[in-house]
This record gives sequence, structure tokens and C-alpha cells, in this order.
Amino acid sequence: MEKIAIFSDVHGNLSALNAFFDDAKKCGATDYWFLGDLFGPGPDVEELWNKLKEINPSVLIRGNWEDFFINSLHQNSKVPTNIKTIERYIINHLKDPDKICQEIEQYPISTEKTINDVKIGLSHNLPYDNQGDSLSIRSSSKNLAELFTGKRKNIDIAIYAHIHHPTMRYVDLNCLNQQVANYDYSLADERLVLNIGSIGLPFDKPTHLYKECRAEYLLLEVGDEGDVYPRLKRISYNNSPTFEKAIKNDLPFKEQYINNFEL
Ligand SMILES: [Mn+2]
Repeated sequence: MEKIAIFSDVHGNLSALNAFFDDAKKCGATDYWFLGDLFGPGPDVEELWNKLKEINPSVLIRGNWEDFFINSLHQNSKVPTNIKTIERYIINHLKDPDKICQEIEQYPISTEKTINDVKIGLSHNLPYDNQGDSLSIRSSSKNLAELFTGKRKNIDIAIYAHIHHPTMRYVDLNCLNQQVANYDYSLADERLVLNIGSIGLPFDKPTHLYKECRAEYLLLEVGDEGDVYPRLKRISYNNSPTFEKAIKNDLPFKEQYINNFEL
């Protein structure tokens, strides 16, 4: 049995990343895949990089916040002003931002893995675009089918990040129009789509009781016969060290950042 801990959207939150890593180790994870967005807008920077190195994922994907970092370091005008302010904080809190930038620039925005003959597509958002809102929880099957285009036609499962809402659903590539009456199910070409949520900045409200503020990740078990067991996990942790650091370091937009977690 392979047990892969798939995580992303850490967004500057070391307390959450620690909680995730402790849990994944306890569960006996055999591998780690990182799907992007390590730094910003939270306060943790250098320690977060060191922790990622310690976790040592075999997959490293470049998210839109990695691109913000790269473009800010190269003083590219494409970065929005408020993001630039956050990136300046990140760059100032790294010992060697240029070296880290060189590493991050090498990350692809998508990749494919085969585990016990199960073909898995991995991306931050779309395989060819790591930003935008086209794969949100409101998006149509047509949009999600973009995860299976081009050389990804034979992929069994598409796994992505970015939207901060842990989700599991199927897309029928032969029925992207949801208005079909008397559908012939023998024509179905169903593929599994998973969103892994967010380690450090979840946006989902799984019940009417509360907004999620646990570290979210996917523990994907793949058996020897290609049987898959996706577990969307939520790990509770104490995020007061993160908030204290935000205040102590005078993190840009710190009130806005902390308000994200208010219940
Ligand atoms: Mn993102």
C-alpha cells in the first residue's frame, strides 16, 4: 500500500505545516507531494522553507504565489501592488532569496505520476495555468474536463489545489452538458477529481457551525491492485504562534490576515 501525503497552500503558516507533517508521519506516509503556494500572506518565511526541505517532497509544483515571488524578485511589474508589499516582506525575511528563487523557478506547474498503474495528474490549478477562478466549487464539468486534455487524456485521477476547498467529485468526459435527458450510461467516461484543500488558509465552511481553520491535506492510499482510498484530512492545531509572529514582525495587512481565521 502506497500512502502519499499531498499538500499545498501553506500560505506562510508554519504552525499548520507542522501539524500536517506530524499527522502524516503518524499515519505512515510513504511519500510527499507539494502542489504549490508556500509563502505569503502569513508571517512565516525562512523556517517554512527549511521545513519544506525537511519534508522533502518528491513532487514540487509551482503555484501562483511562487510566481508572485519570482516576479517580485525580478522586479516584474505584473505583480499587483498589495502582493508586492507582501513579497517584499518575504524577500526581507529570507537569508538567500536568490538561491530559493532559482530553485522555485525550476518547479513545473503540473506533472503526472503513476502509482501501482494508477495514472494521476497533479497541478496547482489548471495543468497549463496556475491562477484564476475556473476550477472553483462553482465551476461546471466543462471547466473541470480541462484537467484531462492533451497528453492527460488517459489520466485516471486529477488532483489540484488553489481553491482551498477539499472536494471529491467525478467528471464524465462524455457528458459535459448536464441537461441531458435519458442518458445512456454505457457511454460514460467518468474520471475522479480531487481538491486537497489548504494547509494554512482554508476557505471552506463544511457545516453551518463554523469556517474551517484546520490544516487540510489529502492522504491518498493506493493499493497493489490500483485500488484508491482518498482521505481528505483536517488537523486541528494552535495558530496563536502564527498570529503572534504576524504582530511581532509587523506583517503587512496583518489584521486582514488574522481576520481570515475568525469563526
Ligand atoms: Mn494558489
